[in-house]
Amino acid sequence: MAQISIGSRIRKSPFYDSTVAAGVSSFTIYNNMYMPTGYGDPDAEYERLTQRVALWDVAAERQVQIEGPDAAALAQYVSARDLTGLKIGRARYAPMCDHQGRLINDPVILRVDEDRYWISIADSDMLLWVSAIAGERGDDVTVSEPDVSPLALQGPLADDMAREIFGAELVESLGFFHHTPVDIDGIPVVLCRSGWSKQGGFELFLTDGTQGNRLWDLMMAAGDKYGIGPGNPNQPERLESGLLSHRSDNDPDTDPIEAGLGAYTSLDADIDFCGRSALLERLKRPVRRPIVNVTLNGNKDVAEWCRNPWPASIAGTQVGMLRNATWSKRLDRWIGIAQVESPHHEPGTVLDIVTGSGNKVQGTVTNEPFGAIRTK
Ligand code: THG
Repeated sequence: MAQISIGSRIRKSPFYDSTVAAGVSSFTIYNNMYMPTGYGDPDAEYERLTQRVALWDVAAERQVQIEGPDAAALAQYVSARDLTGLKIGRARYAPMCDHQGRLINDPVILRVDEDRYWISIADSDMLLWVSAIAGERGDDVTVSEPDVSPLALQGPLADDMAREIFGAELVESLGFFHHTPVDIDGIPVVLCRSGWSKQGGFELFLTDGTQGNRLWDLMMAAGDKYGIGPGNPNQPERLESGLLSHRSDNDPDTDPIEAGLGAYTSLDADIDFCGRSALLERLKRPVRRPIVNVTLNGNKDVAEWCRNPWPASIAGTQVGMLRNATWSKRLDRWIGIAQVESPHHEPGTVLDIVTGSGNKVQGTVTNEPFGAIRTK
């Protein structure tokens, strides 16, 4: 099997050495940085995340910082979600669109100060995008990538562990998507109740990259009695939980409504944002190519992973692509996510799918969520 080369061109996370010491077995490349995708035992990693607590190096979720008198105006213009009323110490999940209304990123946006925002991005070049938009608009802002690296603590025991480290009072007062600066043994961190799983937990935005391995070690030591171990954004859990993996679940010509982010797209609000008029035009016609959940008819032995999107057809005509698949331990079945042309997104539609290894399987569209429940 081919391997990804480790070299100088791709950036290392501040937690990189720790992940190597912890036995990382695979990386992906995300925002021009190596990001761990496994530690060699997927079943144990899933169990740790859903039963106990896991520590994830997600430093590759880089921050695009907007700072200056026009920060709020620019943050709103690049976000398809209404940011009105976003207070310091709060965050919102917000799709970003291009001028054609296509989804180009789905970050978490944190307001860290009066005139300072962090756009915590998924994998696409938003530093270039936001800088260019700011320049064209003539905004009085500085757009930069600060020394900020998220480390996620996810799992049902994350809350107990955080109480012990940060104090019960602070942790109890920290609502979902609330954040506050804290200090752990002299290491500066912004603690946020967030993360790319529905198992509950936190993200620690480290603001001094020289302290990455020390922070990792401190968390591992504090979590020992909770059964902590290394983890990473977890494909089975996130498919069960219905969290979008932008660019993996959708092709480049997908709008946020098709991507299932309608609830976070503020077309009715009295705000302007990039892509708004294009989206309003698009929505005059029926939805074109929505993303849907699919159950696949195969057992664990045949439940292969999507290295590439798999064609999905009805009566010999291709109607879409099955883009991700996983064996769900929780549901004891093979599940996936597909992007299909309407009206083939209707629940109950049966798709003929050819897998990467040439296996012919059937997938049934379902509008049932696959159902992992947030515990906190
Ligand atoms: N944390 C941080 N940055 C990120 C991610 C993250 N950047 C990239 C990527 N993840 C962006 N994608 C998502 C997708 C979903 C959520 C967060 C980031 C998420 N969704 C919740 C849900 O769907 O239930 C809550 C949405 C809400 O209610 O506002 O959390 O994970 N730092």
